[in-house]
Amino acid sequence: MCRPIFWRPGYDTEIPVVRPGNSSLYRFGNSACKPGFQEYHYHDGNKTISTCLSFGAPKVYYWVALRLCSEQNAFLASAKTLDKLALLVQLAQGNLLWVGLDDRNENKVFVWVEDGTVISPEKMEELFVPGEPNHGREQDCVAVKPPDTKMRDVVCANSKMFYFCETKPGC
Ligand SMILES: [Ca+2]
Repeated sequence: MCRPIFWRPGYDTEIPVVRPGNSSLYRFGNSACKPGFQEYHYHDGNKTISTCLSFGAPKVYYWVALRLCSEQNAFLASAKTLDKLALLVQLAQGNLLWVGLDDRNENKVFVWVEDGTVISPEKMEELFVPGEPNHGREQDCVAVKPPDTKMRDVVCANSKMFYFCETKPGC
């Protein structure tokens, strides 16, 4: 799927978007990924998955990252497995990083931006820092805050962060 199926009007428009000048590392290559996106591989169980990522800079609020990815017919990158999460964390090089997962629609129901599916309790246990998500006040968005290598819920517009836009090969 090339872009979220559950996109709804206004989802990415809660604050005015100031478009960064050069919003991604722009790379051309001969991979199956479209211009601006780099092909990466990660593991999901025994399977090797190929995906396309574009580093998003400068740092922005969550909503802005959603919108900038959507405008590229991509989605704010998922981290549905430990291996994928480790890949994103490695690529982010110690910086604050948004993950495409939030409970903005329904409190305590975290939904992947990629496909609108709800994260399972087992995956929450696996992918979040122990004790997280703690559903602190207005912590509706999900990020990795180094030196953590796992996720936590955070306020969507307290900190600006880097992000990755993701799409599938061939999209
Ligand atoms: Ca939290």
